[in-house]
Amino acid sequence: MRILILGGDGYIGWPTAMKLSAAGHEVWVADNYLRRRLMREIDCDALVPVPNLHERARLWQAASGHEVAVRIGDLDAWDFIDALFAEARPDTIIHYAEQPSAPYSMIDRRAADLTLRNNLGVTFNTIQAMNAHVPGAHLIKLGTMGEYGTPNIDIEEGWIEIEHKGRRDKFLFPRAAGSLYHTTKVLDTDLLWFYVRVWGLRVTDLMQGPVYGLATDESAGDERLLSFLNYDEVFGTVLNRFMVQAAADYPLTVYGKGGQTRGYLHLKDALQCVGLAVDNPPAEGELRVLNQFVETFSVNDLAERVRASGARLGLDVRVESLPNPRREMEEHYYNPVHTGLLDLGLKPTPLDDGIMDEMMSLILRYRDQIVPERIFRGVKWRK
Ligand code: USQ
Repeated sequence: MRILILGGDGYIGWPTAMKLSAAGHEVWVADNYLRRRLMREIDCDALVPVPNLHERARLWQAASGHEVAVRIGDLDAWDFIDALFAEARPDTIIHYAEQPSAPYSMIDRRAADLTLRNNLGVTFNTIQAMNAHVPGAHLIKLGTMGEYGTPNIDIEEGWIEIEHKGRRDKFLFPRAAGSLYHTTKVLDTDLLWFYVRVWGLRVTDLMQGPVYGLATDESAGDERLLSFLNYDEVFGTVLNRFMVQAAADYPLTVYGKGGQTRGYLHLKDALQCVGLAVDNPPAEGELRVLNQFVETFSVNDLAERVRASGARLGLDVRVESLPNPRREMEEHYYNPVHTGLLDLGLKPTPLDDGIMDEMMSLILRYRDQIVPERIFRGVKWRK
């Protein structure tokens, strides 16, 4: 299959490119280095150095014999994406090309504006380019579990049947996002659903929870193939951050009561899920929604696991409760359905001691690179 990965330089984008090319697919990646540019602007960096995308493709070809085609450009610019789709003519498109950080989207008006325009603009252009060049292709779009928020009822897998005044119909599950970034994902879903209805596109929308981890099967043997390990407040997800904080002897930054519960998954499982979506496309005219996570944890659960892993590796990990810079429920009900990917064959990787200690050991080897000033900046949701 010919697969075009939009946002192929990102935390999940590059590992996906290696995984799918190792599986025998012809893989193309496109990116404009937005994440790298924003990281430079706000003074943060990945813990392990990451070569540029052309260099990564050369390293991967030397290691595996598989070629990944690289195109650098802005997918929000119609001329670039139009030419890209005309050239690549993909069977499957994986769309990761968004500003991925909730805190970034809440920094100020400019950051919010960039997030809104980039995320919606790229999704809109992707739909248009797909319809113009490959209307029968399968679009896999990365959404987020954060689209649903934390309602006081079970979260269904995308859709809910509602009975109202004696009549029934099926609707998208109600959404209540917790940041502007998460709201752009809600708007993406609405755009996709509209064009699925009117143009009969074939779309999978993956509602993914926070991802942790760094090493994948394909990066084994060459650490230059590892993805971004961000530990700063803006681009780092919580478990990756806590592990780096533990390694730096920096108290774990639990926001508020720490009862905030989300559905988490290892980077390896994120790749497995996307691979399953590639291999099992929905019908034309279907918007399939899959809830993509493996286990739910509260922030306090994660802090305790990091403390325990640190203790096994000789670290004395301290945990601190900070006033929550975000606006979110700190104690709440959380029970999302997540059977769709298991039914497609997902073999979950549980967050056990082995996974924790392996990741902590990798981070400890790079502990000299940690810049503690980059860990916390306190981006507030409400000014
Ligand atoms: N948290 C802390 N301390 C920290 C960092 C985070 O207590 O130092 C808390 C947050 O307040 C939140 C939870 O941990 O309640 C998760 O935060 P996060 O930064 O790991 O995740 P989030 O901002 O929600 O965003 C991440 C990814 C985003 C993805 C989302 C999935 O950056 O791209 O969409 O996870 S989800 O959370 O399911 O919406």
